[in-house]
Amino acid sequence: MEKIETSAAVEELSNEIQDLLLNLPTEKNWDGTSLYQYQGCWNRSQYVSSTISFQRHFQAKESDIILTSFPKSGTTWLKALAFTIVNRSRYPIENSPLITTPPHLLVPFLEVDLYTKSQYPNLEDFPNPRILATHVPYASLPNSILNSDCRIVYVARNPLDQFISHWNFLSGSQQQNMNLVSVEEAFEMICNGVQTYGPVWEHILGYWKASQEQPHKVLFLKYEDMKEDIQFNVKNLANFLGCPFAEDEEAQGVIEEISKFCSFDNMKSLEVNKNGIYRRFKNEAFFRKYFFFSKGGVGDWKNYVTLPSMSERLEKLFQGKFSGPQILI
Ligand code: PAP
Repeated sequence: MEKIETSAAVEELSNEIQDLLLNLPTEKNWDGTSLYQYQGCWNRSQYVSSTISFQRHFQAKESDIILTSFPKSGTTWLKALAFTIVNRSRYPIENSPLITTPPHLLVPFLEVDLYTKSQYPNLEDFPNPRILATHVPYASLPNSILNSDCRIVYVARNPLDQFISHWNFLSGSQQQNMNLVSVEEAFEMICNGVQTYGPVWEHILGYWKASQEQPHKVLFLKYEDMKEDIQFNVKNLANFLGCPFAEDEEAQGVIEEISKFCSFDNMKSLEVNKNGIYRRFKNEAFFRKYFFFSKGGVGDWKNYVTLPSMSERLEKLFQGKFSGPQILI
């Protein structure tokens, strides 16, 4: 049943958060704003607050699909793919809601969108299965998700490409008012684990371990593998989500059609993704323009992280902390 949020409840939470923040470790973010370390993860105060509401009040359904990622690791792509695969009998591609609505609005983030607006967002009106997203680390997911049979899909990306993607996103033309530290300083901070939702290695490792321990519950995808062979990954995702492609669908080329529809080039070319604003960002910022020498999202960091010592350092850091998937390419 939908709960009504009173102004007393809002004030109570805000007082509790203020007290909590006073006792959390804090650091400055790339733009000089404060980050707080809550349950081992660095984040802005508003997302610490919304994560707490998400943890306390979210009621998972067995049919839910939770898309998870470290920011700038392929979230928008995964949202488009999961939505299109799951709803393919409801919406033929030519009538896809993705033609008129950006992926981030069709598949909202729990702590970034829904629980930021209210402690008790109304999630009952979402069509089943509900497809929802979060950047929260595995260890901080609500018990309701961990203990239910709902499914979790994680997409991981080479952290150097992720770093450069995030850097470009914030320093790009859309964000000229943002006063960022230098790329070297930002890199230094991520090596210390300090970035939104960082440390990145703990984020990836948390979901990786869960996918190894509970392969029917957690699917671990890699952005680079998806770039390499999207049709294999679309098929794999559909199997995991319990809606495998029938033989006649395969024969009719449905997998290829979905792959092309959700591709970077197609999504970027849709008018809806060229215009409009999502939070304070232009929709088009989620589909970055590549430089001519970029391989389209894989290995782009080499064009930015020019000091070999930077990549070597991150590689060493990962080798020391990481016994998970091969993630640095
Ligand atoms: P978010 O976590 O803020 O939602 P997210 O979608 O994970 O962002 O990351 C954006 C990156 O995914 C961008 O990478 P780049 O900066 O290196 O270019 C963006 O270009 C890329 N991206 C978005 N949509 C697609 C897609 N359909 N296929 C491949 N890559 C995509």
